Amino acid sequence: MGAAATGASAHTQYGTPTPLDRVIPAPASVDPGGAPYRITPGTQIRIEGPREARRVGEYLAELLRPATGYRLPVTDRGRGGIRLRLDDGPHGAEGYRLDSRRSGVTITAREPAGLFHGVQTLRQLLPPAVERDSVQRGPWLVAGGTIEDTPRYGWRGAMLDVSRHFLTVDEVRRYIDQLALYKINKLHLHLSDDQGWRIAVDSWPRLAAYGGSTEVGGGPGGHYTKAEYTELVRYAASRHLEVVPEIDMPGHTNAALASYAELNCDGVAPPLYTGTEVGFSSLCVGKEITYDFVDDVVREIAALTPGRWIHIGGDEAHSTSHEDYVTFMERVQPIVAEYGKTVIGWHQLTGAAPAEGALAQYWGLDSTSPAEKAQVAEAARNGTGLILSPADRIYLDMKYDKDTPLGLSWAGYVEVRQSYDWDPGAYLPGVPGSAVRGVEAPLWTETIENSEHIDYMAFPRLPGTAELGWSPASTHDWDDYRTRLAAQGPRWEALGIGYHRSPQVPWPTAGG
Ligand code: TNX
Repeated sequence: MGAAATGASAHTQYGTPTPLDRVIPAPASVDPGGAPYRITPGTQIRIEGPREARRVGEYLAELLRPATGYRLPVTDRGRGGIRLRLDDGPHGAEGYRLDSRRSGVTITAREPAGLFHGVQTLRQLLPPAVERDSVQRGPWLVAGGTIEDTPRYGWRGAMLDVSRHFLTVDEVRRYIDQLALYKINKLHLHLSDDQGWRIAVDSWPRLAAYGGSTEVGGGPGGHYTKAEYTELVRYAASRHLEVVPEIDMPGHTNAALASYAELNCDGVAPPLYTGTEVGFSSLCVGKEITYDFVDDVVREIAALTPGRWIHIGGDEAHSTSHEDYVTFMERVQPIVAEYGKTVIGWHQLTGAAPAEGALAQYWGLDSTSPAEKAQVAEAARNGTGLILSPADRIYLDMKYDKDTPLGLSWAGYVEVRQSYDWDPGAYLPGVPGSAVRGVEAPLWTETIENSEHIDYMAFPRLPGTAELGWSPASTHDWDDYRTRLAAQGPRWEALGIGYHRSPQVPWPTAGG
């Protein structure tokens, strides 16, 4: 009861600025004090830095203009106001410092990404009404003091399965904007699976044209043209997210096998598939054309990918023998390297020989066998980096509880505390801390069809993954977290995000 009252009042009391430590992810260090800064009709956004810094300033102005109704010009002249500054200080590739006092707010970073993350902090320090798209009553106060902030992990990901149900460019852009608010920096797109191939490949045009023509439940599916995909990559980059494309192989390939008979060992194309079983399809490991196919696909995807990574799947290859799986991975990983990219695979890749520099994405459960965990740990000790996506913790497609209208439950129910309350650094026994590169929250879409569904499954769990990835372990505290999370509810309402009102979180009462 007491917690509910605190959670609500911090944000909603008229004229009381949000305390500096009330944001998600929790900042690394906070030193509150001094008079607040007030954004007024005369506020300017001042840029000290190159064009990328100016872009962050324009982004901030676009965020603030609708609700404040102020002009908020972006300029490189004058003093005071909101200042975005690049310098060669100690903030690393993504960190920043935010300094707030009566005369102005200054965000300082070494890289534009740090300025961008600092802007997300500033945004959360303003009242939730700032997210609305029509003019709202202020005052627009930012509490006084200093935040020094830098992420725990460089990999803070979210995965979207656009294969089981196709999601439009607009739907993906909406998710990107939501991810940016919590400093997520990787968008992993699961672009192919049994139910659909979602990216145009010029050298194998039937993959998208035919293999992308349906989805779970038999709907029309869809795919991204290269121009659309490039727009997604660009949009993500404008929010400082890197797109990590996944082509899942050798299993999860029915859409490809249905599109080209010659990819099948028996030369017969299976029908398109619109169900939700897994593990029944496999590329033909013994046929040379399989590697021509992989080479063409990887080459074309690599050409669309400014980032370093290509995800080759490798999970649930239940219709591929172990020997074939190892052979396949031995042939395919060098192809990724040949096109200048580095391999990521689901953690089953550790059952083969992960390439130099490869990352394995762990999606097991607490109850996964000790032998399987030990195999992953051994690979980690031998230099394979890990991304942690434990299914019974951060799979966003798991139901919250038995009444959740969407989602699956094979990994159990995953309520908010379950998804937040664990430590990635100490999660898998025998894994050196340095092998853990970060966390990623996957959203599989067997039951998810649109943005409304995404909103409901991602909120309020996604911010927990973001905090595990960003905040130092020393800030980890469920009671404090759930109070901060509660204060995000009105912000989601202002953004039109329909979230799950978890009974574990002391949400402010309406209008409170
Ligand atoms: C397991 S996680 C899968 C996916 C399913 C998901 C549903 C993983 C690497 N494979 O094929 O969509 O469970 O939760």
